[in-house]
Amino acid sequence: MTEQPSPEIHPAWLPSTAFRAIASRRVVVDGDGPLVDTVRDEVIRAGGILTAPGEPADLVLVSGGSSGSPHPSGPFGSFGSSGDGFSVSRRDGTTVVRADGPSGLLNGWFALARDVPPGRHDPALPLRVLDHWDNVDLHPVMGRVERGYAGGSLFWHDGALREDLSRVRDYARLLAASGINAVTINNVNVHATETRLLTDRRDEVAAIAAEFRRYGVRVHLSINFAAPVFLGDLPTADPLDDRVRAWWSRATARMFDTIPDFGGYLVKADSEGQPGPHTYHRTHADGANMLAEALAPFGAVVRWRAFVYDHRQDWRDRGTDRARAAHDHFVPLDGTFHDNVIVQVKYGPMDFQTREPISPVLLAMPRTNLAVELQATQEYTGQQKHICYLPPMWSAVLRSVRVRALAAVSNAGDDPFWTGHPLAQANLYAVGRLAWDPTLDPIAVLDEWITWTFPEARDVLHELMDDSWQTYERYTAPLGVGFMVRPGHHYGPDVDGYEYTPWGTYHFADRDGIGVDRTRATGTGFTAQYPQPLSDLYESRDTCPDELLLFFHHVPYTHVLHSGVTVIQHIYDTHFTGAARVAEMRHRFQKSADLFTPAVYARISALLDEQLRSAEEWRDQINTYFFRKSGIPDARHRRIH
Ligand code: GCW
Repeated sequence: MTEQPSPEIHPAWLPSTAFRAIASRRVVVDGDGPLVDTVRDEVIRAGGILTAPGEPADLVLVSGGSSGSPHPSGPFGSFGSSGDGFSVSRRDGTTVVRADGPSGLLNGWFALARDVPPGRHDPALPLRVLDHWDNVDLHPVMGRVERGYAGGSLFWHDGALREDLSRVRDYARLLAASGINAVTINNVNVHATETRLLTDRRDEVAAIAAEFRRYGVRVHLSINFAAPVFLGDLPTADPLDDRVRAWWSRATARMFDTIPDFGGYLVKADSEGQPGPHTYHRTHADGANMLAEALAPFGAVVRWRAFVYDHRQDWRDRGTDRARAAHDHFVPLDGTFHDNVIVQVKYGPMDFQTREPISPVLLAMPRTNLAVELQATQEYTGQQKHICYLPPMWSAVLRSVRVRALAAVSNAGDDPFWTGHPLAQANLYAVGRLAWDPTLDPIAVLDEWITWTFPEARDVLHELMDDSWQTYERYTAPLGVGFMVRPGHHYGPDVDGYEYTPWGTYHFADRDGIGVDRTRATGTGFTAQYPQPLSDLYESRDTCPDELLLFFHHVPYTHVLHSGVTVIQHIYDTHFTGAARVAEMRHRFQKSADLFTPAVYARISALLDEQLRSAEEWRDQINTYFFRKSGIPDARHRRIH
């Protein structure tokens, strides 16, 4: 099948006006190397006049450091590259950006469009990566992009590398402008075809890497732990077997022959059916360290995911608690991982829910490099049909952990708006900004995105987006209990959809109450995985925050929350107000047609219709379910079906 010509692609946060302050200005770009050339191209594209060093200029961009060895080194290998920082000063009408290296120069350039203040600017985290869950082949269940809500893959189409990779280049530019410096190009569930990206299909990885390289974004690959067996080369994938170790060293060396600045591997092992070291009675550290050794000569890293749990649990077994699994598996291994291993941990102990406590693993491995994993793709948060601006949730997590890297599952695809819902671009933009500076106010980040993307619509977009995550939470699963989504695709309500399945995601609602008892005193003991004071805070119903109550406790419907209302009344109230808020959002948006292009207006309008339909469906199913279970009527006599 031939590729269709692309419809007009939305410029997202890099409209042609982004650098209008540079137009007709004299600009000196001092330095060498490909990234410095990219900055020169940017200056020309912005209408600036390139001027020789020493000549009078309005803007001087100086790249320090070397032109960039392909394998920059650092204490933890080269995740990210050093040289990302820069400083800005202004004197006598000239702005000077002095960078630590070429990547810092590019960062400084993009920061100018944001009107960056004078002073020093360094990223908080050296590795700021987007993980794509893209499949090369169309997967029979998961499609082109697993949990993808923005069309097909930017990289592959119908089993082959796209002929035209110009969108990849534009994507790289957008990512660089937001602060991202790495991208994993394929799904962590590595199927047959994708296993070969490491071997005979690595030219495709190289072609993609060439586009990203222009903007200083390094490419990583998800690998199949059993590749040596799967590809028919060896009878075992045991990480302590010398033949296996030699196999990975060779495959890795070939990868670096092809892509000298290749970033490293991402591994989902012994999780949801993916192969891993447990098959050979080896630990996650054995597996990760083997790959780390193959990557170390090249200054690259392996990210090893901590998302490991029993997905074949018996719902009758109340002793097994999925929330405990990552900590049980990984914390005993603290201090045994090599320096170029990063253990990548989902922000919560379950699975990217709208509300979860922070994963205790992120607080418990002081001798291990950790990455926190966020989900920009809105699997459980409205699938890019609902407006749900996630950074208020992310920033709370980022402020309470010390990690070396931030990874987010990308929400971008070949959709003309990049993210399906045009407003979901804000989540993508914010990943890079928060990885650069986790202390940024998430609403200020949103404001930046609006300023660049929809400057005319500032007021209406703040009204629609600022509290959209809390709104989504109100009309979906209550008080941190999670899930209640339709099994499989995870869109829309199904309160008992997962209740009697092997997935370990239960709410335990009965006629008297609801919630999961994860206390030390009477429950699964999960609260013991937290350090103090969190451990005691969550252990007691009296101190557990309302929004997490049902994550930690099984309580009667009549339990009174800190807010003063009962659990059942809270469920009714939030579901009525949540859906009503969506109706208000839709109404507000409908009055704003003149602030958007017809294409943007039409797309957002249609999606708000669906969001309202879905919010009302959630409201009615949840309210009816709990009314039937509890028999307790709404104190305010609203309609429950
Ligand atoms: O939430 C689950 C998703 C899977 C995903 C898995 C993971 C890529 O439903 O689609 O697989 O998490 O994070 O590995």
